[in-house]
Amino acid sequence: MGTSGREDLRETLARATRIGVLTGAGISAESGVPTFRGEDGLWRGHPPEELATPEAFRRDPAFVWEFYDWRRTLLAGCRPNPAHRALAELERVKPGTTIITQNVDGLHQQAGSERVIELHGNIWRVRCLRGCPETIDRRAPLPRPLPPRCRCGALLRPAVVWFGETLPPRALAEADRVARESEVFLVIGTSGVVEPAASLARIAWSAGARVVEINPEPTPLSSIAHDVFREPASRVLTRLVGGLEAP
Ligand code: BV8
Repeated sequence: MGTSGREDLRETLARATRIGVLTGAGISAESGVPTFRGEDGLWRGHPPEELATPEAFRRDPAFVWEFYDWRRTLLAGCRPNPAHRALAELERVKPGTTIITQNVDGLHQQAGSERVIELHGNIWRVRCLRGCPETIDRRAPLPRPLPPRCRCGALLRPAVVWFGETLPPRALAEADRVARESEVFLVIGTSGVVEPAASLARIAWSAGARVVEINPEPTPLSSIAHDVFREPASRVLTRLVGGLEAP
């Protein structure tokens, strides 16, 4: 039994078949990706309203495009870290594992995770402001000048969810189902302030999941966590996942 008198978490994980994982920018921090609200925070000096809202894009689309292009340049040199790889391994030995990510960097998929729900979209894709169906992969060079335009003539925009925009309904519904059905719900590297993503942890908790927070800092979700690891994600996940066998 763990110090909390509860069954050792590794034993619970070994027995679990349905594992939900909510990740935030902190899981990519060890890949060199800046977080949003930390010391190296992307938002520092640039409040989110100035950058990640439809109003900001309407006001100055070129400025917002420059910001996302700058982030993509940063990301281009970043690779999945041991935390991403441990979650991909967890899915390999526990096929009922689903990652719900707030991140837009695509690093979970690069690490080999397949069951990934992107709540806030993906920075590598752009889409037409007017709603033309196809999304374009941003790694392919887009016509200059910024901001580029769709074939229909409307502006192209990052295919991410900005503040004030609703999340993709199917992704949110799927994430809600995962939260309700999980036996274990890992909350990794998120400050737990952005909604409705943060409340998925509360939903999992109220549905009876064992909630585990992995974050060097406390967050508003710490109070509902049954297990808390105040350490970097890669160290904890390598330890937790290492040695788990496929059922
Ligand atoms: C919506 C994409 C309907 C773009 C992002 C209910 C209550 C209060 C407010 C609201 C609410 N409902 C809606 C809102 C408004 C708003 C909101 O939540 N505001 C907050 C800030 C108060 N939400 C919305 O607008 C959402 N839309 O709900 O639509 C609606 C609309 C209007 C009004 C009502 C309802 C849309 C939210 C999506 C916004 N888009 N990103 C882009 O990336 O540019 S959010 C952005 O924040 C990122 O996606 C990011 O993932 C997300 C959350 O941040 P974190 O991932 O947690 O990152 P952060 O830096 O904050 O924290 C990092 C953590 O990692 C830290 O805790 C740190 O300690 C830890 N860490 C560091 N190193 C490590 C580590 N952990 C582990 N290991 C390490 N090594």
